[in-house]
Amino acid sequence: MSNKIILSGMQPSSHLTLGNYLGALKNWVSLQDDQDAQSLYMIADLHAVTQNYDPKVLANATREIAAAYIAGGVDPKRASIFVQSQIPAHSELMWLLSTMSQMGKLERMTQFKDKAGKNAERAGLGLFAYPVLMAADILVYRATHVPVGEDQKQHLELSREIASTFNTRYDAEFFPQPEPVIMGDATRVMSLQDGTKKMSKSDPSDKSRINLTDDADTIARKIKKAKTDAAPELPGDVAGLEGRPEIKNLYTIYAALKGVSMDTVFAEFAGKGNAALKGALTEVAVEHLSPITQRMADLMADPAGIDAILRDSSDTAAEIAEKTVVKAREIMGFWG
Ligand code: AQP
Repeated sequence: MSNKIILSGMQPSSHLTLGNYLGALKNWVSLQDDQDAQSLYMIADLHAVTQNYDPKVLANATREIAAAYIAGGVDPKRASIFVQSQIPAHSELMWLLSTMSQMGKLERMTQFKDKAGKNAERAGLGLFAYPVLMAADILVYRATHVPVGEDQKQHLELSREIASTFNTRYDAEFFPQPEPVIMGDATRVMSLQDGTKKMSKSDPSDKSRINLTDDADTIARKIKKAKTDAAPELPGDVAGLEGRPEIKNLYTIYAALKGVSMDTVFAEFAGKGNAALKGALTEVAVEHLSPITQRMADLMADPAGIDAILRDSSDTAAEIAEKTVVKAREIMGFWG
């Protein structure tokens, strides 16, 4: 058994965005070189049904996320790629953990507040309980490291608390404390239309994001239309980014895609106009993303091939999850 168990996932709620890629997927790829780690990457379809969705497209959206993982560089031979709903242990552990998850804490989750909006009374129980399922997703593998973007930090904190509650209540050192791994240069990519709002795959405006399925022309058009501000010159230092969230976001994306430091970005654009930044960003985005988009399209052209990869790659995950839930039941005193 490896010393480190790495677990993460994405919801097939729509096409993956540049935010999902820079905040999570790109980091998974660098982590898979760690010989001491067992990597597990799920397609979180049970989470995707917590909000309105189209049952006719869910299965294909699930395949598309698998294609994005592989095209982005996750190697199904080195990491287990699997579909969450295919492993019933997630849902069972969620139920067990829900008995030790406090309503008050769930009510404080910002993602629930954002997604439920003004209609919290009408929100589904699944949306409310989402963080408990996420805790089960992590703890069912007794994962030690969870590479995510910054937006998932609060959920991860709750997973840590639930793990501690279980261990204390049953006097068992069973679940490790999962560590959030928030790494890379773009831990929170913002909307192209509002630099104060997270780039999100379910944002109603497609102009707000770059999708991993966008072709070069679409990327160019979205960057050209990205919101900027009226200042005539681009800043040359951190202080100059103050009050300019859209420019900060474009600088951050540029640095992350090009693999350079923010100082290099400041030196390159100081005193220039927005058009220079947008032109250079388009070039680097197309160069970096086009091979991924192409590879995804190739994989998606063979759905049976993706299904075969998912089936072959999920055995390791299923085995670990089943063992954990059997042990959790035993610790909790169930018959059998
Ligand atoms: N804008 C972002 N910047 C950096 N990281 C991000 N992530 C999401 N958006 C950004 C990271 O991507 C992973 C997958 O997230 P998810 O599919 O579980 O859902 P999410 O966090 O709620 O992301 P979205 O794109 O906003 O999805 P929807 O719109 O469906 O809710 C996570 O590691 C997340 O941190």
